[in-house]
Parts: sequence; C-alpha cells; structure tokens
Amino acid sequence: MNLQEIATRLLLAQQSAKPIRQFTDEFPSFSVEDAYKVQSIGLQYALEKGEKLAGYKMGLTSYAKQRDVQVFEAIHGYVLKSMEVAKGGALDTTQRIHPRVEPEVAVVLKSNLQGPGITLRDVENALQGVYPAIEIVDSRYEAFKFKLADVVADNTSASAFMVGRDNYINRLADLTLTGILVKKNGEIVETGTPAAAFGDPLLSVVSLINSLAKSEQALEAGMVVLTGGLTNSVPFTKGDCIEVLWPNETLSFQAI
Ligand code: OOG
Ligand code: MG
Repeated sequence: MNLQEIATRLLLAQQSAKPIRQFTDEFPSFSVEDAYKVQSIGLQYALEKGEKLAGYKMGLTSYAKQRDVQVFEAIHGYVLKSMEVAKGGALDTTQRIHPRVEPEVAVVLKSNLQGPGITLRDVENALQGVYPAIEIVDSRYEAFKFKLADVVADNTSASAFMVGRDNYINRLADLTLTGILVKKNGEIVETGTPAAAFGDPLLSVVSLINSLAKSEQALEAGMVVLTGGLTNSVPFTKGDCIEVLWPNETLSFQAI
C-alpha cells in the first residue's frame, strides 16, 4: 500500500468526477494515521499547483452527521481558497460526483493559536468573527460510503463552502440555540441549531487547534474554520436552489 498512490487516486477521482472504491476494503490495514498522511500529500499536491490554503474544517462534530454517515468520531480536513463560493452564486454539479449541502458555523481568529492545551477561553479571546456558513461535501467514494480512514484520506469530503456576513461575536450567548432552516427549492428539508456541533461550535475550534498541534501546526489569524455540519447533509442536483436561513441572513446558491 503506497500512500502517494492513494492520494493520486483520490485526486483523479475528484478531477474526473468518477467515484472510486473505499481503500479500507482493498487495504484492511489502512489506518487513520496513514489517512492523515494521505490528506497532507493531497494538500501538498494542491499547493504545488498554486492553490492557496483558506483554512480548515471539522467534520462529524454533530450526532446528526455521525449517524448520517455511520462514522462516530470527529475528523478534520483543509479548505482551499478555490473552494469558496460567493453568496447567491452558482455551484457547478458537473465537476462533482454526488454533492450534499450542510449548514455550519464558520469561525475566524484575529491572532494565531497553537496547541496543545488550548481552551475555550483562549479561542473566545482570539475571535474575530463567527458567521453562518454552508459546506458542500462530495465524497470521492462510491455511494458516499466510507470508513473513518477513507474519509480522512479524502480530505473529509471537502468540496466547496460559503461564509456569510452576520457576525455573532457580540451575541455568542444567542448563537447555540439559534434556529436554522435548510430549504431545497423553497421547501424546508432540515432544521437545526449550532448547539448540535459539540454543544458549542467554538469547542470544535478548540478541538481542531489541539489536533493540528500534533503535527506542530497553528491555526492562523484570518483562516476560516468550518466547525461541522449541524443537520443531516442534503443531496442536490443540477437545477436545485438551496437556501440556508438564519435569523438575519440567508445563504443560498443555485446548482447548475
Ligand atoms: C464527511 C465530512 C463531514 C461535517 O461537517 O460533519 C463533515 C461526510 O459527511 O462526507 O464535513
Ligand atoms: Mg461539513
């Protein structure tokens, strides 16, 4: 089992929008540690092509998401600048295999934080912004089926994201129980609240920073952190209009 080869196969699946078999079937010894190495090889490939790191994402931080994909552990991946979609923009489905959308909270810091030992208080003191966000996930595996190591190697299914503008930094007490609606073609298909992510999405940031510390990486000021899907993810196809409604802001896109 060659980790470079696994990274290359995942990249080809993404570029051709053709799904592949999960690696844990082929290589039963493929571990989560190997998978994070594959993920960083993938990031290296992207940076060599001139892509820029926009930040990180946490995954499977809510019970809804864990139950959805039957993987019961939080994971993390990276997001690139090229993955960002403008509010109200178009999302190209032809470049994707079986995209799904999920409502999330995005967090940005004003100063770098490096673990280990970072606490919730450290994150609160370093906050620049806490925003409504959307993530589009697109597993590179057939039938959206994977085990923990597979999904980590696949950069936690990262595909695209959108960040809103309504900053909750001075309303953090309101954030966790704020109601969110996900609409597909005008119909409500999911409802959720930020508390679904670890009880408080800021705890997801704490977890990310302490995980990044294992490879001596810091969360840098200005980077975006997607803190994890708050509901089941919602599949969509060409022609669908997706809207995520927060009290003061709606994030939407048109799938083309
Ligand atoms: C795995 C990625 C999970 C989240 O927010 O929980 C994730 C997947 O569902 O494909 O991004
Ligand atoms: Mg997500």
